[in-house]
Amino acid sequence: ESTRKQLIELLNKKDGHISGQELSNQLNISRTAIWKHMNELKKDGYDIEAVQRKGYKILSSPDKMSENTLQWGLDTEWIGHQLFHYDQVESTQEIVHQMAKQGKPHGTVVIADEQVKGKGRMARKWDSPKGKGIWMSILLRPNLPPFKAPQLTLLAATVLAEMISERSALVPQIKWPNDLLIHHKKVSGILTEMQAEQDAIQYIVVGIGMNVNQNGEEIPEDIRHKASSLKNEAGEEWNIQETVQHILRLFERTYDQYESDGFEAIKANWEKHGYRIGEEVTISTMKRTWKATLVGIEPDGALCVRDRDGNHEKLYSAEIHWGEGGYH
Ligand code: BTX
Repeated sequence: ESTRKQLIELLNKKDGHISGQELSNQLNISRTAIWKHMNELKKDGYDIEAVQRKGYKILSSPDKMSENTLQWGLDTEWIGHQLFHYDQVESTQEIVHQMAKQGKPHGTVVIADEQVKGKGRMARKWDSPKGKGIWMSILLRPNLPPFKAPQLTLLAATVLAEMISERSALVPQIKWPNDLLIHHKKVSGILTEMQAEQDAIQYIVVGIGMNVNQNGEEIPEDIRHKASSLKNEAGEEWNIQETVQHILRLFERTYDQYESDGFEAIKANWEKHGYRIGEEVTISTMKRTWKATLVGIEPDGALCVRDRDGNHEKLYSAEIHWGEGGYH
């Protein structure tokens, strides 16, 4: 694995060609081994030129995702050091659950080109067409009491919003608790699943689904009125691998900050992107339905709302009816 990484690094460093002999010297492996690695790289979609007496040169790196290309240049401390890429899976969530049980470390990432049983919250379906988006799950082993787990969902939402703001002129909004909207349409969803004992989290799987390069007509017809993709909204194709790396870097930085400083900065960031904060919506819980204004996020991550009599209330789960014009 690391030989391949070094090989790509060497090939990328040199302006011109680099000879097989030089590669073999630098990496301390045989010419035959170099040749085998080159073939593997070609299979991964690298376009490599081999010129007699001059050597090798990378003409273009693949668009197609692979463990190799995803990890190359990913200068993170702990996230994605174990990274697994698949062409097609049922759901990346299930794979990470299995890996967690096998003891894989904090920061393990599973990503697929396509999911055939992508899932949303409450057993809803998540459309995950081949090569068009980011279908990825991250394993976390936080040292937190279970009641704080929802904070990680909010954290993930702020990471996605920041990434979009940094890469484009789009203005992402976070619809409580964790949908990402652009121009009122959902481009991304987060599914957080927790395995916990009484008072300790064993592990958390944060699933991120992000529509990247679907054209309008590639969004399923029944959700087209409320769903979109980054390309659809920005008007241009996005590089999926770079976008994934950007998310992972930001995720690590934000998570580290959360560990050292707590939820406060996340809360502020969430509210900065919060969808319809300060506006009145209709809320339902098991017990009742009422109109209230969205005030913001509580220090513990709950949603704070204010009813028409001025009473404040903290909500941990509720259904929100966003009303006319908005997403519902
Ligand atoms: P959610 O329950 O908030 O959203 C699911 C709802 O969103 C669906 O019922 C449908 O109306 C709509 N929807 C379905 N597919 C899409 C889509 N591609 N874009 C926009 N809207 C859609 C949100 O659940 C959490 C989704 C997490 C998905 C990730 S992908 C990686 C990981 N693996 C996996 O199986 N799930 C997560």
